[in-house]
Amino acid sequence: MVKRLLYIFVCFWAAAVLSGCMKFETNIENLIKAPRLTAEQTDIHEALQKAIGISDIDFKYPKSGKYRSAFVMYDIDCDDVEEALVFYSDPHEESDNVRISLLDYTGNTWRPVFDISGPATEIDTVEFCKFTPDKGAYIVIGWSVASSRENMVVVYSYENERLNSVYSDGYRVMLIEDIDHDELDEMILLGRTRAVKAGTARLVADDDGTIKTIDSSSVNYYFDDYKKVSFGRVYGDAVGIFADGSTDDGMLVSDVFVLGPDSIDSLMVLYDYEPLTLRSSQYCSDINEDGIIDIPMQQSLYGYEEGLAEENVYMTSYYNFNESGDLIRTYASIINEQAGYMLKMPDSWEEIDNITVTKVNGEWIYSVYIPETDSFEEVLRILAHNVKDPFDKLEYENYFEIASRGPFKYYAALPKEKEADGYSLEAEMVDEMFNFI
Ligand SMILES: [Ca+2]
Ligand SMILES: [Ca+2]
Ligand SMILES: [Ca+2]
Repeated sequence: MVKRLLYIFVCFWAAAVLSGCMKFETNIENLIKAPRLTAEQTDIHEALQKAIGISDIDFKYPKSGKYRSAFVMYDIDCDDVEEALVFYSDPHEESDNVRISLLDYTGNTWRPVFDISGPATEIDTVEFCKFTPDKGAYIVIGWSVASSRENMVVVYSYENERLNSVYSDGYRVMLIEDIDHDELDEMILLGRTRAVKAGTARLVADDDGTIKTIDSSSVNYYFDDYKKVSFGRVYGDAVGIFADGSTDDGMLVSDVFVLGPDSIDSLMVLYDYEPLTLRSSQYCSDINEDGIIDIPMQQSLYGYEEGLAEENVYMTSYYNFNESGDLIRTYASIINEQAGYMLKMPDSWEEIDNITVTKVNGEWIYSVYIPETDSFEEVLRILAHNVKDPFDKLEYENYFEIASRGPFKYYAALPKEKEADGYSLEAEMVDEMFNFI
């Protein structure tokens, strides 16, 4: 490692000397972070240097998103020639805040057009947005604010050779989508406010030439932080935002916001944010591959304690909202996290809330409760066997192998006498039900 660092250091030093730049950079981290400039970047750098009159600017790199360079090229004013944005800070200035310089390419040379200071010392992300039909792109910069859990987004317009801040707000998660397919972008911000524990979800778009918050909705108040946020179909043609968050005590919870051209509405609020979606694992995803994103929920199996406890076994179900805001179950499974598999409940089983699991010597025995006889009837057992451990072939005579992964072989067994009417399984069905997690 030391050798490699030294090599990078020497290369950089040599490059600095050869380019006539004699400033001796001693911060190894900066050396590694700073890639060598391309010829175009060098031209831009030189033009910028000349304009601001200093030679030792520090480049700033956006931390996330598509544009992670201190030099971002984009045709902002739609004249078919790319402008350059340079992010830097001036070591001679009191403020460490990042400055943005916009340079235009005219007559084969780079010309600094406008230079503006940002509100923070780091950039989270950079995006370009088409908010209005008659103007060029807006520059969207997410600023990382060191003293705050929230980032700050600032939208800049570029008009008459000036960058103007036209909108700003706090956010934790920012998404830019054309939600209504009119070829203009909308921005969705998810965040927290200091005033209330719950966050807000906001829809930001152009309203007659002004970029503004069109609508907002509160966020499920069980949220402490966001874990995964995605845009997708909610039902029919309706689209929305699926947000998975973590709670204070590390559980997962979800909220779903249905989006219209002028509206953002939490659907979980219809359930008064009941802890319906509180669970130990699983994110929103299109688990049954029908194009609509499914929301996971967990309920204790029959005979287990209610709520979340370590020894509990759950039915992990996935739900969709319909147009009236009702939740419809689209998929149900039992997850054995320790053994690393998920067992999908077959569609042929009419009632699945009467399925339960008994754990016997590391084996999971799946049974169905039959109310008429007030008894449990076994339907399937699954054994995850580590091949390093002894295996008594006689004891497991009627077991058949269904899968293997790493040192584990997975065996299933079906009861010889099938007592549970409507719940009997065949080996091929077990194969379809079994999935690794
Ligand atoms: Ca241009
Ligand atoms: Ca749109
Ligand atoms: Ca789905």
